[in-house]
Amino acid sequence: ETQPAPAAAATGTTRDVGIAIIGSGFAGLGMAITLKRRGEEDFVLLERAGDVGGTWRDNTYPGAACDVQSNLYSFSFAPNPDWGRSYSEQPEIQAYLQAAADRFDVRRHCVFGADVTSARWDDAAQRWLVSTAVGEFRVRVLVSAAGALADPTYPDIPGLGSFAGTVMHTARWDAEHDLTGERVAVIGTGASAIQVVPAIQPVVGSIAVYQRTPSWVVPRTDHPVKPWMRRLYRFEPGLQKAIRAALYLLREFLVIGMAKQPRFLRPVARLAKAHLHRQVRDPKLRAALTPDYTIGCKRILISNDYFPAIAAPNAELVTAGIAEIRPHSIITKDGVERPTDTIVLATGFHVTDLPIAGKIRGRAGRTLAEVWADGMVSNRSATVAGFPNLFLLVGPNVGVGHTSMVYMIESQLAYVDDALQTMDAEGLAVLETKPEAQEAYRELIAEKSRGTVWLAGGCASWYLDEHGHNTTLWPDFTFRFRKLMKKLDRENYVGIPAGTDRT
Ligand code: N01
Repeated sequence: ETQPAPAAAATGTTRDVGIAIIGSGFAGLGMAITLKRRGEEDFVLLERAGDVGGTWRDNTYPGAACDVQSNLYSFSFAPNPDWGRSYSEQPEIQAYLQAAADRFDVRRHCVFGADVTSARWDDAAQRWLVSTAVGEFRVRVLVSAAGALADPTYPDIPGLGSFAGTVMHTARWDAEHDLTGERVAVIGTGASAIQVVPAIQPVVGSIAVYQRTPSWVVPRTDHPVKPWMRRLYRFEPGLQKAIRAALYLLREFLVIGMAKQPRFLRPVARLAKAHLHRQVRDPKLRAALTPDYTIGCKRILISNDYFPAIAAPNAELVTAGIAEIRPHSIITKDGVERPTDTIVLATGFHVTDLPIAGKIRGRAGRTLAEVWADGMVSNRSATVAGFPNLFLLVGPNVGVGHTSMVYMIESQLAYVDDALQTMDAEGLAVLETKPEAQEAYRELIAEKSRGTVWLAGGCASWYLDEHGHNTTLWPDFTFRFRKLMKKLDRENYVGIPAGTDRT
């Protein structure tokens, strides 16, 4: 029997709900829609912000866009014939997610402002007790879709706290702040930096880009979708599906190079070098922008305007490391001091040390972060021994650098939904993965990662944890992930039927 979910905040009370989903980005929203589509209503979506959207709601920096084509970077069950560009910009993706929430009537399950402060498994009650900023929830199943690109990393640079000007992380952009004519410093040269730099360079007085490691950059083939094409998509949805499939296969082909045979990536490296050569005339600057690690080791970036922005007269690429930040300047290790009005931190996210892991406490009273002290482990990227009735979306080894995360998320949704339906069908109060299944999955990931460019490419990246293990990426073809996630591997789980005496 299902109960209508509490849509309003639950201050001061404990609400009993079947399922709580943490986060309303692509993963959390996708989970909610999956439940709705099969008639499950007994769930809440706990969202710390005031709207759905996750990382696409939060990353509003100028130039924010997706580097996977919109036709592929969308839910298969919610195609959008109205995409305006081949690669969508942040506002369009955020609007797509908002529309999906409306279309599938998810909003009445959302509890906004519900920052999860802790989630504790109560073994006697066989429930998760979830504390949020707006009240407590007692739930049978907890789905964490808190995201891997959710919590910004602030670098540990001496004096950063003493800076008197403005400091903005790309993921916490202040749209009110006017950069016109300012002396701006951008720290970092990853995917966020290469988008924000060309977007702000024309308006700022001067821009200094502090580069620790250069990125490989290939040309971007973005263009507006022609109106006749949009009409055709609406008239013939099959066409959009076919384009989606073609894009998927093309991108999947890339993984042969990355995961299997790095030599296949040589043509991509040549393309990136030619791109740099065409766009930057100054040989010294070109040399400073040339990576010394194998292409693909870090995420390959796509941009037509990053190099020209760096080569502009008001821009400077700073390769000397930062020694110290003072109230009005940045000092590099070569002793140069650059007066600075605003610092833009394009320094990434807590990916291998997910903050949510420190808040979820399992059966033995230990947090996920404690259990993961030597690196994130899971069974099927979704469950962890000692954490019954907990499912992780976009947790360990789900990330992909070459294709759409939405494809991976949908694969996970099938798995988690099958687990939930199995619990219902078998009348299980508790479902918990066996430690040996977790160990086998860890070995599978290690085996598939061996010899890949992510491990052997000679770079440090957020793909690897502090022990050098790949705990974030799925290291194989994504259709293999989908196959593995098609059904719950029931034999790898212990199930406790409802009504079993726990004493
Ligand atoms: O973050 P990053 P991001 N001192 O971690 C540097 C997705 N995304 O926000 O390489 C100096 O990649 C760091 O230097 P190094 C995408 O999945 C997608 O750019 O560690 N520098 C690096 O240059 C992406 O992978 C899109 O040496 C410091 C940068 O900061 C993920 O988000 C757009 C430093 C961080 O790069 C994260 O991308 C945007 C320090 N103390 C994001 N600490 C698209 O789809 C860090 N750095 C297009």
